[in-house]
Amino acid sequence: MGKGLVQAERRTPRAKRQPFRRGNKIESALMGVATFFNFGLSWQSSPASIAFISSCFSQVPASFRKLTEPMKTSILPVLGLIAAANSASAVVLLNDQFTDSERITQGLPDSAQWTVGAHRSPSGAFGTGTVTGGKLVVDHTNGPDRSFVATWAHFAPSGTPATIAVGETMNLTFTVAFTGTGGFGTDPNTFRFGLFNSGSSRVTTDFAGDNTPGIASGTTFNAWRGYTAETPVNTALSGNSFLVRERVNSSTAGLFSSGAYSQFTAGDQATENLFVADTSYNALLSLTRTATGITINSTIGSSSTVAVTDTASPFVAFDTVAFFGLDTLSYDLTFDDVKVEVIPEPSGAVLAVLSAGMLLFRRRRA
Ligand SMILES: [Ca+2]
Ligand SMILES: [Ca+2]
Repeated sequence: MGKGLVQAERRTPRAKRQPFRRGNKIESALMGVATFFNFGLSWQSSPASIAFISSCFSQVPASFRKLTEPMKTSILPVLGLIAAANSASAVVLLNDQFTDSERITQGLPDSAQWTVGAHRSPSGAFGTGTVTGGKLVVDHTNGPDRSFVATWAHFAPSGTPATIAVGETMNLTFTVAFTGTGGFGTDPNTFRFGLFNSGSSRVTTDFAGDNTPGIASGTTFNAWRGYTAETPVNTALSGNSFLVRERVNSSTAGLFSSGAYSQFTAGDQATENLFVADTSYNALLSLTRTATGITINSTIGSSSTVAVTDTASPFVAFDTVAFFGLDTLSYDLTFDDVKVEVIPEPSGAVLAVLSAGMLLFRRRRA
């Protein structure tokens, strides 16, 4: 008798608590999504990520479905709405997939004019750029004369750079492969990629040489300001890790010359990158404007920088993307899917969708 009563008493409060705890979990999950969007702007709620989350739910054992099903039916539609709101509000400035097989036409956002510049004299071996197989291939194989080859494109009209507002993030994403026959070398900061403001000082003619406007000389790039990510390409190095820099100085030493840059002391990572030829690596340079500055982080392959925030006269306007390889890197540089976009902070619409999702769930629970 006593035993049966004890069991009934135990069951009753547990049965009452269950929906309440489950509801809390779902609301927490929805709040987590909202927090996630405030915190991690580089992650996008996309059809692919929704499909992934959906597949996770499908892996749940049948005995747990009763708990997870309400989460699934509440969260997935909300994520879908967020994805739609996000894709509608991100501003794509450049999305060059090189499907037109050329690098000359400025027809944004799908096609940019890519200009190539090199250090040595034209007779020495100017790094050339071609579009082959739907990718931009920059010749970087010409012996010592491949030194300091860079390529860049302007993604906003001269004099009207894209400005990142507080809460917004500008992302540069692309793929890079080191192709052909060559070697990686052991120099630090061998491969570099950056976002700049050209300050209306446009460079749209291929060039090479010390005495013409060059990567390593001249005044052409004096006005350019911005942020770069710079990575070694060989694990034989020590103490020269993947890092971010800021181009702060007028310099006659060229666009990517280290003398024009200051390095963020906390912005590097502990492990070196080791790349394999003919392998495509995804890369990201992400600039988020906060109330106090610009937070910079970068990834390439499986490596990431430690995010740093530039609070001293941060740059907030950009119109140019650029890539660069040091001379000891003797593979061709092959780029594809170069995209620059500005992602707003979670809009009122998105947050309203989340609130609606929570209200809907509460009503369903009631
Ligand atoms: Ca093109
Ligand atoms: Ca392509």
